[in-house]
Amino acid sequence: MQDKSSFYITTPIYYVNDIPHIGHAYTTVVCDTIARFMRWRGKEVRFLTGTDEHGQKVEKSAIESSLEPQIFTDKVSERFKNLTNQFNITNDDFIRTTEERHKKSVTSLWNTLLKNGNIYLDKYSGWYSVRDEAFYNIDELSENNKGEKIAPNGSILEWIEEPSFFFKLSSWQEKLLKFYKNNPNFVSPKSRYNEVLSFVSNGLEDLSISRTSFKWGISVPHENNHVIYVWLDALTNYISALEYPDNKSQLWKKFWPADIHVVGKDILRFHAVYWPAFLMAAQIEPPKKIFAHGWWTVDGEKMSKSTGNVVDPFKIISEYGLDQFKYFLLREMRFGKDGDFSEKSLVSRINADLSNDLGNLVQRVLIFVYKNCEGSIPKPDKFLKVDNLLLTEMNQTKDKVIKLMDEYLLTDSLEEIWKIIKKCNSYTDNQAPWVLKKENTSRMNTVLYVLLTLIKKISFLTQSFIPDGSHKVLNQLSIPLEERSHEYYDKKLEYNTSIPEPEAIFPRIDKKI
Ligand code: ME8
Repeated sequence: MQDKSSFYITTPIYYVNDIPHIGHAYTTVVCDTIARFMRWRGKEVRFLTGTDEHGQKVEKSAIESSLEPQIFTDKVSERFKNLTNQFNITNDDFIRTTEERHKKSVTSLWNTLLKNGNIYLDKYSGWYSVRDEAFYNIDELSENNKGEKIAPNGSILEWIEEPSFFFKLSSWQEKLLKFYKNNPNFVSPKSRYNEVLSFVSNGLEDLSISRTSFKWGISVPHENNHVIYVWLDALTNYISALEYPDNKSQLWKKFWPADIHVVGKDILRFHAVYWPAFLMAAQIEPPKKIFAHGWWTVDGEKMSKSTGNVVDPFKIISEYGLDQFKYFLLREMRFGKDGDFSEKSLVSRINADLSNDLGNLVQRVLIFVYKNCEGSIPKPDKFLKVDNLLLTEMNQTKDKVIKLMDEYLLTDSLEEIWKIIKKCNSYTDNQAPWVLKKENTSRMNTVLYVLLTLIKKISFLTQSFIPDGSHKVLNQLSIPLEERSHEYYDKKLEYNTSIPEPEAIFPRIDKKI
């Protein structure tokens, strides 16, 4: 990983007309976890999220709601702000594409692309999906059973014909291919990198970047009947939030290029092809990585409003808890692969991993210490080999997790942490402090001290994934708030420190599904 002390991470900006669902919650939670982990490591993090508020799709929704688009977007963007609040997301900024700061940046980027000879005026005729806000080539089309033209993802297409400005994407093909070759980690996972490579190798057509048949967008400078294509507008959010084009801005100097744009696989092409091409054309360095994660289905089905199976993240956290849902999201779907949500698998993850493994370890050790060591951390005697082995393994786990997180492998990191949690449970069973209590209290104290040390170290690692539960455990160990970052990982627990009466962290869910 780069040694650079700053770190910039972004979510996609979500279409404001939608209601936040499990997919939006997932991407935002992934970014939040990475941001928290990088802060924990001591980096200066900038974490951006926001809403995509222009374009034909949003204009249509505003008309359906009988509201002026600006009034409509002011109202509905609150739903996504609410997602960040209710999910305790640690974003540093929330950008809306209807804000002046954003419009200023988009206009400036347009002018630069124009000045550099990358934009020309022509006429567009072809197929367009309002749902995806995307143009499709003739070879990508098929028909549904109603005879409508559809895109590969099933969205319905309409024929449009209008004057349009074009971006000379075709002239960036070779430069993009060279860029991918020189930056083999630009797109993750590898399968997505190969997908991008093959798309670009097959040839690129110039891209229509303005529309004239509706009004809701940022006007093309000096061409008021054209609005800038919503994707050129939206992608620019990543730099408008850093005050582009003010290259003297501290934010810009510190945080661009972004370390990672996390996106769903549905919008990979926009981020891995169009975005670096726009940036290179404006002589701006492309981001370091695009991570395209997989897709959530629900009970094995595609999630859709018409099926009525859209998962409401607010309802889930009020019923099952925030950490519980976050853990499920990060653990159940391997980052980069597809995953399936069902209430049954959510409950079984909570019970098996959080209650049985982690909760049980913390609970039985803390209650035992509280009752048998006068409510304070016991003084250890000499460590035995078995103790040292487990403590060494714990430290190796920490090193592994840091390495995995440098590659954004969140699920693998959780798996590593859970391996050591299971070993701590076996150690507890084998050392049986409840037996030692009768036979050898000094050994009992040592075993408990080792276990408390392990629980502290585990909680240090779980903090970024399940912050609330981890902080509760660290409170129960009386670890001061300001001593929970990476550099205190090895600090020894002070014996005789009193601990509060333990409380349950992750209670079992006894719901039959
Ligand atoms: O595409 N599974 O916004 P959007 C996993 N405004 N992730 C999902 C998902 C699912 N079933 N459904 C949605 C846009 N997502 C543009 C982005 S960025 C410059 C502009 C997540 O509201 C996933 O991150 O349609 C996906 O890429 C994003 O929501 C799409 O959000």
